Amino acid sequence: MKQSKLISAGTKVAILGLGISGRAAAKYALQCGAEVRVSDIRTEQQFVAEEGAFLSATGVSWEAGGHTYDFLQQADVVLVSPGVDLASPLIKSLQVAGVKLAGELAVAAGQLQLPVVAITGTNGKTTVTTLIGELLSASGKKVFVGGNIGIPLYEFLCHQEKYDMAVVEVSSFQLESAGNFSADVGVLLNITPDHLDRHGSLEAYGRLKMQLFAHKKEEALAVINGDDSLCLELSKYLTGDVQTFGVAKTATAVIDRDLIRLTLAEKTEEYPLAATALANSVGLRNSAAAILAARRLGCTPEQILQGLQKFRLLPHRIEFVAEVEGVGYYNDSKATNTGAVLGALEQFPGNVILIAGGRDKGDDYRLLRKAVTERVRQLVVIGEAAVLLEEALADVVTTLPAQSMQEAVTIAAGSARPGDVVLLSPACASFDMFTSYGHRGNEFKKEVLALQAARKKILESGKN
Ligand code: UMA
Repeated sequence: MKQSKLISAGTKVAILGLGISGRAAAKYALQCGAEVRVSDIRTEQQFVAEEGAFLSATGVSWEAGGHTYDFLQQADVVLVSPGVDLASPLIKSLQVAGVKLAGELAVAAGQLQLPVVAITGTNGKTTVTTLIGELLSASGKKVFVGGNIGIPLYEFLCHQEKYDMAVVEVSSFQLESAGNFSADVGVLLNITPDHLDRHGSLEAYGRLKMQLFAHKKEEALAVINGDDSLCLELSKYLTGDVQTFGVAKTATAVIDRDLIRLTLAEKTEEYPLAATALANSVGLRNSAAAILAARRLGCTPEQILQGLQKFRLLPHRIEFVAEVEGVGYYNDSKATNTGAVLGALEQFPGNVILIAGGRDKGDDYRLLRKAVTERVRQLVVIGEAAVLLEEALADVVTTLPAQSMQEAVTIAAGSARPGDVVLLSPACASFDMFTSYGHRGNEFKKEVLALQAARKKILESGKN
C-alpha cells in the first residue's frame, strides 16, 4: 500500500548538506512543488564558488558556514544528507520542535511503485549492487542502479516511469534516517567494524544495518550471509521469507569450492564459477547473494550464469596492477576497514607486503593480527592511523612507516622478493592524504607503473 507522500506542493523543505545527495534532494523537492531552502557547513565563499550555478538555477534560499536552528526550524521536513551526523544537539532540538527528519530512503518509502532490491553490509555492497543490476538488465529489465553507489534514490523518484525496478546500495549512514523504507528484496552481506567513529560501537552499527528489515513485509525476501555469525544472530527474529548463502549445507545458496548450488522449491541449480572473475572466497559470497536476489526477481539460471561469467570486478578491489620482477602488485584501496583487509588477505597464501593506513574510523586493528601473522611478511604504514596500526601489529610483523604513497611503494618494492605480493589494502579512510579511495588507488597504480618503467629502463640500459 502506498504511504502518504512526505513532500508535496507547498511543503517547506530544508536540505542539510548540499552534496550529491542534497542536490538530488533539492531537485526532487522542487519537482514536487515544495518550497526549498538549503543549509551547508562550507564557508559562504566556498559554498558560493562551488554551488553558485546550482543556487541561481534553482533559486533556493540558503545559509552557509554552519547550520542554524532559526533557519532550519522554519521547515516542515529536513532532508539530511548521509554525511550529516544525526547525534548533534541541533538535530535533537529540531526533533524536539517537531520538525520531521528524513533521508532519501524515508522519502522513497512512500513513493516506490516498482520492485526494489536493497543491498547493505560492511563490504561488497557496490560489487553486489552492480552485479544484480547487470543480471537484471541482461534479462531485459530497465533497471535503476543507485543509492550509496553514487546516484541518489531521489533521481529514481524523479523518473520512476523510465524503469522496471531499482537496485539500491544502502549505507549505515542512510539507514539512520530510513523512516518506513522497506525493500522487496533486502540483502545483508556481512557485518564487521566500520564507521565506529560515528556509530559508537559494533552493536549500534549492527542494529543500524538491521534497519533495512525494520519494515520488512512477510512476502518480501531477506537474503542473509549464513557464514557471518553476527548477521545470523541479528536476523534470527526476521519473519516471512528468509534465505541464506554460505558454505553450510543448510544454506539456500551453498558455496561448494568454486560452485554455487541453489535449492529452490526442491529443485537444484548449479552455477560453476571456476573460470570467472568471481572465483575467490569474497567473489563467491557476493555471487551467491546476487543469485538469490536475481532469481527472486525473475532472472533465469541461464541468464544469471551468463551474467556472472561476463562480470568484471570494479577498480580498487583487489585489482591486479602489474608484475615487476616477479612481484605482483595489487590495488585494494576500497578496503577501508579490517573486514575488507581480511577478505583481501584470504586471497593470498602468504608472502604479502601490506601497505595500510590512512584516516582512522574507530576500527580495531588487532582484528588483523592472526591473518597478518600467517600471511604478511612486512607491513608498510601510512597516514594518520600509522601509529595505531603499529601499536596493534608491530609485535607480529616487521613494520616500517612511509610519508607518501611513493615512499610506501619504494619501501615495499625494496623488501619484495620474486613470488611476493605487494598489496595496498589500507583498513582506513583515505581523506587524510587523498580526496577519495579512488584517488588513493590511482596514486598507488601510478607509483607501481612508474616503478615498472624505471626497472625496465635499467634492464634495457644494462643490455646495451
Ligand atoms: N555537510 C554539511 N553538514 C554536515 C556534513 C556535511 O553541510 O554535517 C555538507 C558538506 O559541506 C558537503 C555535503 O554536505 O557539501 C556532503 O554531503 P555528504 O557527506 O552526505 O555526501 P554526498 O556528496 O551527498 O554523498 C552521499 C554519500 N556520502 C556519505 O555517505 C558520506 C555518498 O557515499 C553517496 O555516494 C552519495 O551520497 C549518493 O547517494 C560515499 C561514502 O563514502 C561514497 N559512503 C560511505 C561508505 O560507502 O562507506 C557511507
